[in-house]
Amino acid sequence: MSTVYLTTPIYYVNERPHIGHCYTTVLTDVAARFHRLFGRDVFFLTGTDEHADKVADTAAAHGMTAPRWADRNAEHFRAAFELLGVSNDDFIRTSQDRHKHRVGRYIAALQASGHVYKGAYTGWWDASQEEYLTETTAKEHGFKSPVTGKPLAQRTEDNYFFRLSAFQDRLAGHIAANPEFIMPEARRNEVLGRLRQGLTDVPVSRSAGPAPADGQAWGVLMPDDPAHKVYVWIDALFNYLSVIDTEPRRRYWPPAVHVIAKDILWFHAVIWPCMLMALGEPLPRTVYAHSYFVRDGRKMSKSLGNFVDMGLIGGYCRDFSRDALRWFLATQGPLGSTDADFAHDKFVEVYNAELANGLGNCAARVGNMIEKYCAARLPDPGPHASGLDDLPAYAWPSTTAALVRAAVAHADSFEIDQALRRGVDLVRQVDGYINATEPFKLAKRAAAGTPEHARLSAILYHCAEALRIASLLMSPAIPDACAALWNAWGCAPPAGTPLSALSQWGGPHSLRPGAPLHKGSALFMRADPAAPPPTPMQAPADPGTGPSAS
Ligand code: ME8
Repeated sequence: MSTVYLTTPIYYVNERPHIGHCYTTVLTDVAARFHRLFGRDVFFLTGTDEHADKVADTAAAHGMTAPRWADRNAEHFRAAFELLGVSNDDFIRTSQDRHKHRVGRYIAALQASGHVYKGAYTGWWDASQEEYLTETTAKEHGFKSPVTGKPLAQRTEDNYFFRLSAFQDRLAGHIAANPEFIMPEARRNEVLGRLRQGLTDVPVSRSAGPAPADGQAWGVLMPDDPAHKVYVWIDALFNYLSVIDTEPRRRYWPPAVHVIAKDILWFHAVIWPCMLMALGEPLPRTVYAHSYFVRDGRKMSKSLGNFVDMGLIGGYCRDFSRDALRWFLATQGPLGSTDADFAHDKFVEVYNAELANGLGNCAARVGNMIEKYCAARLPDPGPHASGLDDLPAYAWPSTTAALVRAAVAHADSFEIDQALRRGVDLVRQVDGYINATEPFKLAKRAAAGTPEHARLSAILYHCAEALRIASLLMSPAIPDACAALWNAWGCAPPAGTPLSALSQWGGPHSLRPGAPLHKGSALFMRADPAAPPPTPMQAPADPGTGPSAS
């Protein structure tokens, strides 16, 4: 069975999760669910990046130790992803021993092979991003952080360096030979442009500073040199390998897709693959860097105070369902190279068009008619199982097979929104078919045994079977609603059965004529576009601060 390893960035625990973190994680979750549906052996990883100085600083500002602060916020990330139904197979925290031990080993191996060496470094330090910028980049941005606009500081440090410069040609060759290595194309061109300026060696350590009062360094110390610790970015990148570097999991390497946003492209598309080359590891197939969610047309930032936070996200989940939020993120998010807006009007428009009036309404119409005209049993299509002879435009076996093939191809190219839209296309076809055939009119003159009755039975069978296949294609984004539909229609796919078998028209997993089929409750209630946006849920309490905490 083919393996698919998918990752999200690991998120800084200095702050709580927001819509950006939820977007990347839900998007990757939808991809993971697609691959599972295709019958592949998937490993899906997310987690938290904990050893940043800004984590220690924020903890101190709150009068807390870094580990306690990290525990608290890592729990908020875990809870957020649980709320959104994220199906990750593991959750890595870089403060865990299993990770720290292996980071030490990777660095020691790079030292032994001469790829890491000791030297002095002078550069422009961007404290807000925890990264050094070159003289050229610093100058270009007026010696201010290109991300946050905060002033840069010139710093000189004794450091360990990674011989990044030695990999320039190999990396350029790899990018040229593998167009899918950096996606989307705009991001690939960006990396190629910067690569042409030449690669210089990069520091992989920082001064460890004085030992904290508890004697526990916050970070991973350099092997045999406790005055230095591994630079948080290097420590963090290794998470993708450390989690998999155990016997039963090794089969997942290399990653299929590292999903990230454009802010952290250089680390993932340049520094990380070169470190992997130095370690002799095969490279990830794709680094996919999506764009940003903005809010009502403006960048989300702390200073503007306009982050879509977990309170509001919880409000959407409560008022519309978590499937509805997942659908919006996965189909309207900043996939590709343009930013996307999180706007309430748009949310309601998409929700009504594709979920409430789309799959939800169509399933209710079909379920209703089968209850009413066929005594809640799926009718037998008789000789018309594949379609009606006088309506060749609706050739269901080939129509559904083509949409399934297209969805698989899109998901394989990480066009997650397009993959989901093939399900919407199929729902629209069913709506069109109902309008063209008017089964509700036919029912009035369809006494048992008449040709009208045979026609009505065939039409309703086609509608139900096509909707079953549409729901399979939409299920990676809306698993709860699809499970409810399958439950009402008695067609829950057996675990582990691949889509190729499940989606076969008239195949072993098709709806069985004569089987009970219930309308079930509405999958998505229509939303009033004039109603105000959800009120935020109360922010979740910090773990360990509730009334039962001692
Ligand atoms: O960079 N729109 O962590 P981080 C879409 N720890 N996605 C967004 C977003 C937005 N407005 N804002 C954030 C770090 N993201 C490092 C990563 S990986 C080895 C180490 C998402 O907490 C997006 O995925 O700052 C982005 O790359 C990530 O959060 C940055 O999260």
